[in-house]
Formats: sequence, C-alpha cells, structure tokens
Amino acid sequence: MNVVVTGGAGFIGSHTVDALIARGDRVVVLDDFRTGKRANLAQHAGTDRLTIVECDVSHGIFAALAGLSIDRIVHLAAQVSVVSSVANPLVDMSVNYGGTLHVLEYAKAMGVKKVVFASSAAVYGDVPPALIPVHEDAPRAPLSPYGIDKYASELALDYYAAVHGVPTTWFRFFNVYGERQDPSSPYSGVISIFADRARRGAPLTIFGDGSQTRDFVYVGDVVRAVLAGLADGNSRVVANVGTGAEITVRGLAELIVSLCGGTSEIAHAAARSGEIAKSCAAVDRLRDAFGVVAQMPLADGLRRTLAI
Ligand code: UD2
Repeated sequence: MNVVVTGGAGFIGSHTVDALIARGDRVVVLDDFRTGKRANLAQHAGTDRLTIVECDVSHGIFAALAGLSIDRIVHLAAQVSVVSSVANPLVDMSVNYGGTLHVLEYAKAMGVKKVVFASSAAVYGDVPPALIPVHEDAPRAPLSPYGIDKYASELALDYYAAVHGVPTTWFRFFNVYGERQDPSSPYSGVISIFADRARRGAPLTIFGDGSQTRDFVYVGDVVRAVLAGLADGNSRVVANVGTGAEITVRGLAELIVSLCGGTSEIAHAAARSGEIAKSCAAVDRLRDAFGVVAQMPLADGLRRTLAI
C-alpha cells in the first residue's frame, strides 16, 4: 500500500509509521511539526519507503501531496488538547474539523481506497454509569469543542462514504499511552506525566480524589486497530479502541510508583472542571468487525513506557 499518515511524526502517528514500514508499505508522513517531532521518525533515516512532507493538514494538502501516488490515508493530525479546544474553539474547529474535510476532499478527488480516522471517546461526553462499558451506539453528547469536532468529523466521514463513495472507517480511541508520548504539556496524557515524574522520584499529583476511572490502551494495540481499519471493507464502520478494563487514577498512580521503586509521593489537587467520572470501552465490535483485541496488560505496557 501507499499510505499517507497525517500527524505521522506524533506519538500515535510515528508508531503507525513504524508498523506500516515494517510490513513493507510506502509511507508519506504529512505533519506540520507543531507538536510532532522529526526525532520520532529518526529510526527510518535512509529508507526510500518514507517521505516526509511538512504541511498543516488544514492548508494546502493537494499541493503538498502533488505527484505522490496515494492509496490510503490514516488521518491522525489534530489539535489534541481538550482544554485548549475550550480556550480556542475556532482554532480547534479549523484544524480538527477543517483538517478532516481537507483530507476527505483530497480522498474524493484522488479516488483513495480507504480513509481511517482517529476519533475519540470524547464524543460520548460523560456517560451514565449504567451505560459503562460504553457501546458505539450510546448517545453522542460531547462536552467540549474537541469532542464536537471529532463527532462532526465522524459525520463527515460517513457522508463522504455514503454520497461520494470514499471508503471510511473511524475509531474512537480511549486513553492511549506508550513510548514517545510527550509529557511536556500540563494536558499531556496522565501516564506520560506520572511516568516522567515517578522515574525522577518527583511527586505525582492526582486531580480530585483519584476515584475517576479510565481505560488505558497501549499504543501498539491501537496501531493494530488502525492497520486492520486500512484493509478493504468495514466502510462506514466505527469501533471503540480500548481494552474493556478500567482503572482508577489512584490505582494507576500507585502502580506506576511501585514499578519505579516506590519513592514518589502521591499528592492531591482540585479536580479538573468538566472531569469525566468513568470511562471504559465496550470492545466487542473491535473484535468482531476488525479481529483486534487489545493484548498488552497495563503493567507490561507501563514497564515499556518507563523503559524498565
Ligand atoms: C482523554 C484524552 C482526550 C480525550 C478525552 C475523552 C489523552 C491525553 N486525552 O482525556 O484527548 O479523548 O480522554 O474523554 O488521552 N490526571 C491527574 N494528574 C495529572 C494528569 C491527569 O490526576 O497530572 C487525571 C485527570 O484528571 C483524568 C485522568 O488523569 O482524570 C486522565 O487524564 P488525561 O489528561 O490523561 O486524559 P483525559 O481522560 O482527561
């Protein structure tokens, strides 16, 4: 396959590129390097199967990809912070929803055979406890511009498939973690922040009482889902990508501290506003439609992330 990976220099994107190149595909990374890093792709230096194009997905992708032969697209490029989307909804809308429309217009014009899109558990909003683990057909009730943009993008993918014949598949990622997740922003994934601090023996801060739960899925399992989505078939199909298991943030903090030798203190700070209480994916559709079951046990994935 000849695959464009938008956001291919980012955390999930660079792992996707690794897997595509390992199976023999040709890959074009389209990334504006605002948060993506060339270092995430340094392992492919010298390969003729990787082309890197610097471009904002919401501006000029037709020109950026001109002359390249493209079969399929994995669309991961996004503004990824829910909190930033609340502060700057217009930027979020333009990059996240606008970016998806640019990708779909390109796919339509070029006859691309599959677009796989990274949506998010954010489309569900705060799910009532009775609906956990949350199934794909549960109500979509996003609570942030980020969630609205992801849901709007899903609708656009469905529309381009139904009306313009562009095959599309999209996944709702739960809390993805693993190597190369950048801990440097306050809104980085909690595992990247806790791992970074616990490695140094620095204190971990839990927002709220730590009873909130999340479904943490290892990036390698997410990449297997993305690759399954790139295959023919399953157009207009959405699946959650999670493990089906939840852990409290307190339990997570204690596990990471113990894996690191137990020196970090665990402190508490005020809960984040708009905090979701419980999050856990129903994973039967991922298994039944795509043949993918998340395999990495949390403790093993944490050891890899911590490089211990
Ligand atoms: C995740 C996604 C987000 C969106 C959302 C959908 C990440 C990084 N973010 O947001 O993009 O899809 O799910 O619901 O995957 N926490 C602490 N201490 C810290 C940092 C975080 O206690 O230093 C808590 C935080 O309050 C939350 C949990 O850890 O309860 C997870 O936080 P997060 O920022 O990793 O992800 P989340 O679930 O808010």
